[in-house]
Amino acid sequence: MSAGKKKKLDHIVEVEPRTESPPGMTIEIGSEQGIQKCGLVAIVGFPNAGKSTLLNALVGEKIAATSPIPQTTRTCIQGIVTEPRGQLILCDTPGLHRLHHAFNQLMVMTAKESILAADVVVWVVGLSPLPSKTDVDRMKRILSPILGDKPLVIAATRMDRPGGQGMIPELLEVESWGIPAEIVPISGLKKINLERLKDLLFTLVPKGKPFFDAEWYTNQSIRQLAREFIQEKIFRLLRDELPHQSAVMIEEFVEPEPPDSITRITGSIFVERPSQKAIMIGQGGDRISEISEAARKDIEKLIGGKVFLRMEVRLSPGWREDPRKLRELGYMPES
Ligand SMILES: Nc1nc2c(ncn2[C@@H]2O[C@H](COP(=O)(O)OP(=O)(O)OP(=O)(O)O)[C@@H](O)[C@H]2O)c(=O)[nH]1
Ligand SMILES: [Mg+2]
Repeated sequence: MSAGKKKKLDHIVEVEPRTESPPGMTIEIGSEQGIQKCGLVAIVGFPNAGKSTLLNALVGEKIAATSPIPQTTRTCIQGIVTEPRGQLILCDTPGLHRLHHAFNQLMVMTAKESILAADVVVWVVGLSPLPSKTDVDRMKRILSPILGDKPLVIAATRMDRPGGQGMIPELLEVESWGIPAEIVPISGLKKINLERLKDLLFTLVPKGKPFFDAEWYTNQSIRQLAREFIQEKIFRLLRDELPHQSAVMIEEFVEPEPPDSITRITGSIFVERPSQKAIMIGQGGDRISEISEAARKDIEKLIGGKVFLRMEVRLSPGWREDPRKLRELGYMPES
């Protein structure tokens, strides 16, 4: 089942994709007129920088999980922004982090592949706290060999935070990298300066007709979004390493058939050890109920109907190193 189809949003204007503009119709795109733009934009950065918050804000819909815990995003999630001037296909990526497990390697590979595939790269940097010099140097080492001549935009986010306002860190020193970059201070959370960022992205992406129909806002299926929302609740409601050691799988997704009006979803949460299973379930099932209830509300909002969500906690020792399990979970491509 496809998710991305929309309920109309105010800011999304219908365009006829892949057709010529009617004669005489003028479309504003920066300084160019009458030409549509369409391109792939990779949103990259270190874990917890604010990438997924930015994606959701630009698209105007919740599609990517966000949480204060690093490494919340595990796959590339596309969000689509369509306007009369064209289409931005935005790809939220896992944070670039050190490689502990096969699973982490897959996450980082996904992010790097998104950079390689993109027309424009947005590096999201939190202004508060500022990145360390070491982090900036690390990003330079990651980006320099794979960026090529792609335009780089630095979205300096969290400008809503005290001390963040107007602070463009000298630390970044992008000029000295030999990579031309534009810096745009923004707040994904408070939606500050996002129009400026979008203007810049529409200027930088190549000319082209929209790839997706105007009513699409993501490439994710409802099943995938349901999983994303459940995983988000685990990140938000549990602490320490447990969120990283868990993985969600949707086992069954049954759309309602009249007169039934309830979507029925069955899912599993895999953990690595029996002690983790006990924590995930909680006293008398408190914790798993809390996770399911919060996720159910998000899924109901998404589909605009009632949902019955049943979650089971199961053991899968070493899933982060097991190619078969990683494939089954959809984190590793079928070979
Ligand atoms: N104050 C403030 N907080 C923000 C802003 N953007 C993101 N945050 C918060 O920062 C935390 C991390 O945000 P995410 O969007 O999940 O970060 P991410 O870069 O996607 O993280 P990973 O997926 O783990 O790599 C969340 O608690 C957000 O609410 C912002 O503009 N201002
Ligand atoms: Mg994220």
